[in-house]
Amino acid sequence: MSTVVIVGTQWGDEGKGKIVDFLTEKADVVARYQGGHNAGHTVVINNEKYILHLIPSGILHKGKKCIIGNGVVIAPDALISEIDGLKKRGIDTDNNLLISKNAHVIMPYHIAIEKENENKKGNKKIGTTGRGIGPSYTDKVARHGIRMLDLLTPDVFKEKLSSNIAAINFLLENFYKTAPLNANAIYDEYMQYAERLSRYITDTDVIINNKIDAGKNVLFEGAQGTLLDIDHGTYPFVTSSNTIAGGACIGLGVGPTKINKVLGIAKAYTTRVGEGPFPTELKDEIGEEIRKKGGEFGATTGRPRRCGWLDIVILKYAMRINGLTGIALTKMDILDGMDKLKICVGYKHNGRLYDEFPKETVVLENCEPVYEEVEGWKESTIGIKEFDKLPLNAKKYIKKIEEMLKAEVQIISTGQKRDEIIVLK
Ligand code: 2SA
Ligand code: GDP
Ligand code: MG
Repeated sequence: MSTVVIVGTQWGDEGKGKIVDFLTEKADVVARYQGGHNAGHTVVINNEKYILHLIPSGILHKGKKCIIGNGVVIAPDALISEIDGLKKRGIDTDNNLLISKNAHVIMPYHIAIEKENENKKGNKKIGTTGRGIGPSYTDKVARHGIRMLDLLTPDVFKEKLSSNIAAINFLLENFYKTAPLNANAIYDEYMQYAERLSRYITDTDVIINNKIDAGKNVLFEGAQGTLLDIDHGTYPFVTSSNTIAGGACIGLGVGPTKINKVLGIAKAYTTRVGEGPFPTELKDEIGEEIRKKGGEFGATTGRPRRCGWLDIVILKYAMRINGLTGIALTKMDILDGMDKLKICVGYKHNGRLYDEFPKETVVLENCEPVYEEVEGWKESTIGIKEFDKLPLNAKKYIKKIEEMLKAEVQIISTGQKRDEIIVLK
């Protein structure tokens, strides 16, 4: 297996958690490289459901090192409740979790600012998860962010916090016309978090590189998806980090020469949660049926996800931007029983045909998808473990995707549970 980046090829929620959990059996280390507790990665083992937000999905296997890299933004309270929640269910984090010293901290003012920004934008809002992700990355880039290591030196933390709070309170009071925040209360709160988390904070770049050099198997767990990438996604309707495979290098301090494979996770249809363009969105009863059958509700916020047909234009883009070496196709079973399926192969806009993903929001918002219609299948695919046992039209659907993308589908997921999977390579 060596080193493999697991990356979402659409707008997130492709089933990365399930695939990471499945592949963890053969891994030694699982590492998150970006995002924060906006992520919701679901793993179902037998009938037990776990939703991971900040901790890598590998934690559910005993004895695997789980790293939260420098590229992640960490809300300490959310992390502590995730640790406690796992402990209650008998999962050990104490010996396996490692947090980068350089990871940035989400502060209460990030959440306050995000709320005000979204409110001010009105119908132009991004539709964020409200977790303070954007403002935390903003502070990082503006070079006044607070990092995990700052929590370990109270004087440094106090100084940074005071200076940040002074600026933030000026904004809150004069621009947003809301109540200021209390620096002392935040200091006390965060010092308690520091006490709980200090044992995990370390030089994760050294650890992960040593593991790679020792020939260990490492999984890099992406959060969100390619089209939510800050540089390559449907800007401004994106998250604030580099979700694509390249983000794994930056978000963990691993050189590109050390990455062996990039597995793109693609849902058999498309979903998106939050605002922004979505060419193949189905605003009809088919979209509703997919949402219901697929349980398409935010794993973090519970928001209904928008649903639509599979979009090859997007997947081709994801192939290129991530340098995918293979595809894991998930949620095939959700399409069971549908008469016809549509696959988007291009977009039409103002008399022009786009077969490459357009950068312009106006094109994405107003284009008409060009579809190829294929026959569906009536039989159930739930829990099928061998490719040959799939219904004929399901096999044809997968083959078509492979032909269109010139890519190999290496894994097919046929249900929520860990063992509902077909492994082809
Ligand atoms: P943010 O909060 O700043 O990252 O929001 C910016 C955009 O990124 C989207 N986003 C997501 N999209 C899909 N899944 C995500 N995780 C949760 C899940 C989402 C949930 O697993 O279902 O529970 O609502 C995720 N996180 C961020 C977000 O919707 C905005 O469009
Ligand atoms: P992630 O963010 O990419 O990890 O995906 P989420 O956990 O947010 O959403 C994917 C949802 O689909 C979760 O509820 C998974 O349990 C579920 N899921 C994953 N693969 C399959 C599959 O093949 N079939 C079905 N029915 N559900 C799946
Ligand atoms: Mg998710």
